[in-house]
Amino acid sequence: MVLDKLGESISNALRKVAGRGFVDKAVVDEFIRDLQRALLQADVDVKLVYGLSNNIRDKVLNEKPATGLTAKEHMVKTVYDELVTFLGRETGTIELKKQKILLVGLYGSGKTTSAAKLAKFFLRKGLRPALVGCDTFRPAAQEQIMQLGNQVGVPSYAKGSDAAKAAEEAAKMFSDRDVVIFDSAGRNALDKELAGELTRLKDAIKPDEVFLVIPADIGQAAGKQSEEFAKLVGITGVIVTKMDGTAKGGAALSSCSVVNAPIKFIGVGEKADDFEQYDPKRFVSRLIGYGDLQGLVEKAEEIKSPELMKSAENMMSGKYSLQDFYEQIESVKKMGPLKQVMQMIPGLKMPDGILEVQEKQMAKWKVAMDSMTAKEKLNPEIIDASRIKRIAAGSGLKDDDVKELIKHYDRTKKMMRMVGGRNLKRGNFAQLAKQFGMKV
Ligand SMILES: Nc1nc2c(ncn2[C@@H]2O[C@H](COP(=O)(O)OP(=O)(O)O)[C@@H](O)[C@H]2O)c(=O)[nH]1
Ligand SMILES: [Mg+2]
Repeated sequence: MVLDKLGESISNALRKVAGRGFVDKAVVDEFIRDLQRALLQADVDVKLVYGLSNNIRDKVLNEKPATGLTAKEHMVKTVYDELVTFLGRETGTIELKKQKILLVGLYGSGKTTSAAKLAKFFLRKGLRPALVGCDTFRPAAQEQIMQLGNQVGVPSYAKGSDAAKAAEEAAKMFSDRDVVIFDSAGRNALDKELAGELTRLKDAIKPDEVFLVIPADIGQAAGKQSEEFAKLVGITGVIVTKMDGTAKGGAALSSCSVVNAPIKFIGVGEKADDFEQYDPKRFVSRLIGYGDLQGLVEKAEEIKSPELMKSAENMMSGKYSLQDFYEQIESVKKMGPLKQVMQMIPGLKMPDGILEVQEKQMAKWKVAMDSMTAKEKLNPEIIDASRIKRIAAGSGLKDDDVKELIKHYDRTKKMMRMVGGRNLKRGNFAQLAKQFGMKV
């Protein structure tokens, strides 16, 4: 996932804490040093890093743990809470109502791509979006937005050389659409020309939302840029793009929390589907190795796959049969790249390269499961040596392939059970601590 390295370093640092007998100043200081190193490597501003470290140190050492929490759990909870505040403060809610959204940002930040992604997002939510290209500055921009509109299947409009006029015409034309998304032109910097253009555009559109689009690889310039745009046109939300292409996204995510606008979405690739609603709680959970079951359920909902919903539900309730496993393999293709999907399944944090093998293996497993009876799939525990032989023969595979499948299923089920009942909000940090190898 995005910011893999940062997540790995923080999990390692927490695991180190888990190995210590008890939490004292030396342990906390060591953890803080590790955390600082990790954040600085992710390009987070030095001042922000010190602010965060001081908060964590202060709370871990001076606050009394909530009832029922051990000192170590208190430390994990504090780190989690502070990171959530740090990387976004609040969840950027998206209202599913009739509205006008204006996208602003510098050249190449990903505005036009994000406009199409946004349109697709609303489309999936059952609303009727439209795209308006107000970039009259770049020659190919109008064509680009029309093409993207075609691709995602929403009407689009881009005409003329006067951005504000085009916006007004489009607003009239799309008055019956639910969500009208206005894409604007960028420049290399927020110069006078762009400032004037955006102000006029905003006056013409009177948008309900103004989203600033910034690329994750912008580094520490993110803070200053967000402030400038916020001052000029007011910002109600931020879209951080290109989270897939950098290990340095920490700067963009943390600096955004400085201006008073939540991050609403992150872009994680060039395609219209590479777009996620941003929830700092979930993001941090994933970052430090806590599976994102919620994300899987949401995505399943969007794709409207009843089988997948059911299997996600089964996963959470601990009922997880080979049938569920089978349906997941089937549905995974509909959901997009396996890698993305797997990252959302708790306990399945996999090293690079392993997923390619996995994909081949899954194809084999599917064949094996096709040779199973419905009863075997629902009650895999009845699959004994003779059944394994029959299934292998029936599917043209080796006994070992079938055994491997059963082993994998057992492992997955165990992991599901471990994380299934957890709920961070309910304050069940014992589970979380266990993930880090702590004795609780
Ligand atoms: N990898 C990646 N590329 C992106 C993402 N968002 C946009 N891009 C690419 O960034 C480049 C500029 O995007 P564009 O939308 O034209 O930027 P604009 O000038 O702000 O409208 C294009 O090549 C996009 O494909 C993202 O989330 N991930
Ligand atoms: Mg553009």
